[in-house]
Amino acid sequence: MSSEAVVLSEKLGLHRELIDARLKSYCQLAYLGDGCPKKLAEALEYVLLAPGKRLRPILVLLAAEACGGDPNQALPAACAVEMIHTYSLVHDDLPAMDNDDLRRGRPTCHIVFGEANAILTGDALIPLAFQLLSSEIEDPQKVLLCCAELARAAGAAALVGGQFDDLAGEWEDRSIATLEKIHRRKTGAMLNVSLRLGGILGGATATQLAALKNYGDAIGLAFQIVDDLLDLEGTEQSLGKKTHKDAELGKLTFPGLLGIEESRRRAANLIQQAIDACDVFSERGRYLREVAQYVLERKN
Ligand code: GRG
Repeated sequence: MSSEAVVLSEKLGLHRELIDARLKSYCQLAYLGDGCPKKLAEALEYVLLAPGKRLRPILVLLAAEACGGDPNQALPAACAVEMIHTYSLVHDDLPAMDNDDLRRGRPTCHIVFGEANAILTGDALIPLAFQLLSSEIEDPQKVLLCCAELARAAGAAALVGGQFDDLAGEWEDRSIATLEKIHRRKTGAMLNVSLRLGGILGGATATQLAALKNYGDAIGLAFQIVDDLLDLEGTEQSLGKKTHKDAELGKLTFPGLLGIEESRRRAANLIQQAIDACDVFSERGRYLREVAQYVLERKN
């Protein structure tokens, strides 16, 4: 089959298989080391191989390809971002945070393994992500860049800071600017760093990295708007997690501030911006364009 004939769902399916096989290998005691308790390895496999969308690792591989690189070279980085994302979900589900018992269609980690073990499972994923980057990427310059970029995206001024402000619920004001500031950190930073690591490992030029940033900024906000809409309109069965959480917790949301129709319009405009940002990649940006469309139309 020619590469043109591979439709997006097949392409995503192939990338997903690559990612899942590699994630599985990183959960084995042989990789984790003799000192890792068997139960901890089990919990790591339970959370990492749960049926998530794998959007972030797929973006790593697609960004590397769009820049002319080999996706196989970017696989460790793809797994590293999925590990950080998964730790954030495990901790977000804890009783002290969102207190959820369903995630990716399964009982959450603390329900199955207990609260202390779930905290430790999330904890273990963070150094494991950096272990992968530092030991599985050959070029030391790229290792350094990838570690620094991922640490920043997962850190106090990005993922953790965004979650911190979101949980505190003490908004500067109830404006779109305030809401965007939270989500640029809580949701956008991890999507952006996925594209950036893919770009770095794919040998991106400065122009390509700038295009990936524009694409990431746009899909990051659109992803969150759609997430808010799905929380409002989706079902627990299709989403694999509880719905109507935002209203229950009194969260500031896009449909809450803008209404449903304006939120949809805004998401569609952002996706068009993301698609336009792919112009510099010509045909090699095809799958990034299709993923942008998927972010708008997704049902889970
Ligand atoms: C604990 C530091 C820390 C952060 C938690 C992940 C997160 C931040 C909060 C989860 C709540 C939420 C709805 C966040 C915004 C969007 C988001 C990150 C959704 C989950 O990502 P998906 O939909 O999940 O890509 P899958 O399971 O498909 O990987």
